[in-house]
Amino acid sequence: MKRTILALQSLLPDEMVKLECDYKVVRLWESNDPDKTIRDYANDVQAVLSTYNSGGVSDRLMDALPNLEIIAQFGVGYDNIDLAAAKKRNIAVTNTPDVLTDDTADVAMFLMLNVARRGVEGDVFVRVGRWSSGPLPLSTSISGKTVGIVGLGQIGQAIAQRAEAFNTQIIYHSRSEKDVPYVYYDDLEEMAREADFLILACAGGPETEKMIDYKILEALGSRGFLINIARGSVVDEDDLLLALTNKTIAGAGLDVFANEPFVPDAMLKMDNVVLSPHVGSATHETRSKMGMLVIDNLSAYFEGKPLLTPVKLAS
Ligand code: 8YV
Repeated sequence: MKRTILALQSLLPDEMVKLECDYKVVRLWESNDPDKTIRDYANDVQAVLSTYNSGGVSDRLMDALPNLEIIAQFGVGYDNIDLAAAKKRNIAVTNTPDVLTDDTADVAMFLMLNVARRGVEGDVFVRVGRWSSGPLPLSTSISGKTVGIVGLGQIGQAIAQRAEAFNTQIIYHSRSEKDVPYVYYDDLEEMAREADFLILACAGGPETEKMIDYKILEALGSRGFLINIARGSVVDEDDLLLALTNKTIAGAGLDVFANEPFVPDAMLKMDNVVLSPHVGSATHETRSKMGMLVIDNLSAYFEGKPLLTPVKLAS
């Protein structure tokens, strides 16, 4: 008999076919009454397939699934999974690092180039016929500037590599100093003061919650740009709105928000902001690789083999 997986969201069609070949997949996102569906399959479910924007895997959900053995997250971040609750129940957790690194770093660069060089603004400017009335206001050079990266994990390092190719100087702040040729700042505020572009590439969760507040934005200064491809929770969004409104910072390029998919109304009207709908990993190629990694982790688990990309549960 096939094992049962509770899927909070779909994989791409090809990977979904593969998954459904090997498992009975309960498609929770299609259910009109998710609580009832969970109750109906409670004793059968051995695995949960979760994603960042599917509501997460709480202590309560784990409680409702007494035979749950593994949570396979479709994403690198797992701040929507209660890891302590998983550990307590001896539930394994996996994620999908590596395969999405390049695409996510590309989005950071896309936002940085766009907000500094008025990319989106220029496109709208041409489309609505304003060009014939005069030129677009001047923009800001990237070359020769200092890029401060918050969180120098794989994505942070991929951003650093790309930013170096644009002739910028790289500095970084992270939990610990790394063996890299970039200057490390233990103090985030001090780094923000040096940076022209502050790029957030750290993990979400309680440790980094609202770490970018008004004080840090003031340190970034009126010529500085904030780029966020990490999590909306890392930024105090009210402070950011204020800093953008009163030009405490020059602008922001944002792929993630505090309350996705909702973006504060005020932000929609700002021309010093470039907005994107959480698309770091959203390419055909990467989403397919992420799906395969989810499937491979599940196979490894149920075949008693080592997990490919386990999430370390705190000791
Ligand atoms: C989401 C992400 O997983 O990898 C992450 O941590 O935030 C994204 O790749 C993706 O949007 C699917 O929910």
